[in-house]
Amino acid sequence: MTITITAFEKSPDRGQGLARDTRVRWALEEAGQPYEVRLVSFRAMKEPAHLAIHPFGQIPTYEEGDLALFETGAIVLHIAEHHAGLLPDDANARARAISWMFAAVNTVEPPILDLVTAKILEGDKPWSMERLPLVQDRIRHRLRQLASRLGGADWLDGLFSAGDLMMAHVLLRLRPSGILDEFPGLAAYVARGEARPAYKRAFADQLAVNKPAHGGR
Ligand SMILES: N[C@@H](CCC(=O)N[C@@H](CS)C(=O)NCC(=O)O)C(=O)O
Repeated sequence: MTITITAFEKSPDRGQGLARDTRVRWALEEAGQPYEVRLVSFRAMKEPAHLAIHPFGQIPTYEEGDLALFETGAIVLHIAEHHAGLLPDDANARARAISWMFAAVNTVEPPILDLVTAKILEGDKPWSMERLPLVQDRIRHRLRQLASRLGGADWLDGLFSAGDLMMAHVLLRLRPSGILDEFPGLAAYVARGEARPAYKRAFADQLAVNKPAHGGR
């Protein structure tokens, strides 16, 4: 059955891999599953056809036969549950890997998103400069905890899993802020994720869509 995902027709990051379709592409590459991509404009994302698949008018989505999914955590979990390579066989190890997936989107990503909100959406507010250090420190607090748990290990719990895939991609979105580099252990963790052949293929594919036209934009 053909798998079709959606992605930005033109990603605001111009192909740095920060848009969340990269997570789904990465999971599909790890699982060795071919897929098609339907590119959508910001306008099309808010129209009924897309809202029928994604109630919040966002990307990415995932369609396979009768199944339509949204939310990257759910999509990556679906892929990981149906194909080898992203979740351990042992039931307890599997449950722990899924905990890391939730931790990525529910505990680590929210303060990182706050930074985007503080800088971009609220950047012109008079209190914005005062708020920014608070938001940045909340991220640092989480990263300190995460770095302490990771310690000197390559991955969060044994072998690479969907938990690492989600966490590495969540952290990667922090790179432009410079905060990731304050945590060399986590920066190296993200780099290990990016060095995986599956990530490289996913990255190259999203870049091919978003590469600035010849001569730059
Ligand atoms: N929690 C959602 C977030 C999805 C999301 O925020 N997608 C962004 C792109 S990375 C988007 O579509 N932004 C455009 C918008 O919200 O209008 C997930 O993990 O799938």
